[in-house]
Amino acid sequence: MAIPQGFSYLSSYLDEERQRKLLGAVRAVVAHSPLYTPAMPRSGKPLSVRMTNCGSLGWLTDRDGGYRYQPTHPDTGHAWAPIPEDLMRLWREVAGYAAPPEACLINYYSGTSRLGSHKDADETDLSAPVLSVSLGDDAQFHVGGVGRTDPKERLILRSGDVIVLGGAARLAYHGIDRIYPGTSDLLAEGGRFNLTLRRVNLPD
Ligand code: MD6
Ligand code: FE
Repeated sequence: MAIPQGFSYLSSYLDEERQRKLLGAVRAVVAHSPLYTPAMPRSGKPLSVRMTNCGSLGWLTDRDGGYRYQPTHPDTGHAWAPIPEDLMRLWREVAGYAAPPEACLINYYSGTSRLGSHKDADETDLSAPVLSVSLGDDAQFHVGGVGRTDPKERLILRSGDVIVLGGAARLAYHGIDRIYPGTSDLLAEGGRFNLTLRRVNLPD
């Protein structure tokens, strides 16, 4: 088993009621900060997922600015909405990290979206875990080691599942190979939201 220590998979962590409540909060965030199509640095190639954020900082990527955190939406210029209380509670329950998260990246996958293998390494505070929540259709997730070509394990993420990338797994490569349309009724429009909570800066 190649996955470094510090990876945890909390299957069905959120019951249906918590998923529905959280989805309502995500809808409100998206109404304030619309989903936009991110693009790869330099090439400008669009990603197949759409993104938005909540929190004091949001992660984004575009052709000219590359990967970064910033306090405002790239299209509207408005500050991101605060992180919903349900997500702050989830962080307190599972992160094992005293300081609160500063950023929550929201990815929306349509039936054909995927997310290439990457590591989340744009944060200054790499001692905090990244916590991920899945809502909606099932997705095939892969996670490997800290080297791009390390062997990978694959698992199906379902609505309500929570993943933690902490410790030695904090810089493990991971991604989404595909989603399975029509496997969840949670989103009326179909597809999948993934929420990732991050601490960006070192606490004072
Ligand atoms: C996804 N997740 O599940 C993509 N990143 O759609 C991630 O990229 C991710 O699941 C950091 C930590 C956990 C994750
Ligand atoms: Fe990631």
